[in-house]
Amino acid sequence: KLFNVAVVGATGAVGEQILGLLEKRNFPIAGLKLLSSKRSAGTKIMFKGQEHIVEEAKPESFEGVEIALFSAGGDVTKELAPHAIEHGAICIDNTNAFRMDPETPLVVPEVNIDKVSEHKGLIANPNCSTIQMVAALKPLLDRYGISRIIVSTYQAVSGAGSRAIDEMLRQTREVLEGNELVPDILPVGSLPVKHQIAFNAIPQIDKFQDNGYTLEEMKMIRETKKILDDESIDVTATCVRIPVVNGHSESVYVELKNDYDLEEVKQLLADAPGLVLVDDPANQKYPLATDAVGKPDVFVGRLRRDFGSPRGLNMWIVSDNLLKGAAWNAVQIAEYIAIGK
Ligand code: 11C
Repeated sequence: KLFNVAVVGATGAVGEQILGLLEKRNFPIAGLKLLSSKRSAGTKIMFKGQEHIVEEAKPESFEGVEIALFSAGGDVTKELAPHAIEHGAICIDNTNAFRMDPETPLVVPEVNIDKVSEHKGLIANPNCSTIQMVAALKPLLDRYGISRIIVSTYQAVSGAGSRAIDEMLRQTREVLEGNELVPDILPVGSLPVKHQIAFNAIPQIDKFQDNGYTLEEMKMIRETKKILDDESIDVTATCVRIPVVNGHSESVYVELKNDYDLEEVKQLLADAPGLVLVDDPANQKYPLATDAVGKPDVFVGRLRRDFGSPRGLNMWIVSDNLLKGAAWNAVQIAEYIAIGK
């Protein structure tokens, strides 16, 4: 069977990757609708050698659409996904809009693909930094149980969109050329205070919440518990933006419920679907953002024991935030719906 597919946010950083994957994976498409904001409507995009003109996304755009992939911001999903569902589409949403809604499955295929069947028209794709972490932790959860997670992230600017990439490159040139630098976008476009990202590390991703955590940190905390289906896991997070274009890196400390054997942990991770173990300190091999970019996998390494706690384990987790962190996870879900794998 072939499907009528809509991509909402087709001109954005994630939308572009979704289209690349649908093409590369030969997704069974009968008709393809590329939708965007009014501002980007009219853009021409090539798909499988054919030119498509991006249309402004409107409630009536979803007539006949069977699978709709949303990545145009939470407000767009909130406004348009109900119309898409009304028209009979299954929506796969990359935004934060419905992730914590108890009726909405929050899916990382390697962890909980079975939840897809519980959908009521919409399946949520988790936050990029959450996806790569839970994918790497799932084999450990199944084998040993997890009591606690402490994560610090080193996140690429592409997570904040194409304009943030341009901003970082512009700032880098300005610093190198000794010009005056006026930060414009990061950490949060809609807030008045901006910080330099070039040659810097900004410990703020998204807005601060009343509890002192940023929204990005709270996403990691809440989404992890929901996806791993265990509210008892203690999770704390510090999310940091660094001047890398693509590829999120994470230092993750995990406390397991049972004693573990380090060699067995390595084997479990090496054998797990979607994971690649890169852990050879003697030869200076470990996951790097520059190696992960363009690949669908989650890379894991730097595995070592905590001297203070026999059940504590340190790991370094890297993945392409636009692929497994967004577009590839969404296309995996779409493939599962369309062809059952
Ligand atoms: C970032 N994680 O790196 C964010 C981007 O909720 O899907 C993804 C935001 C989201 O800035």
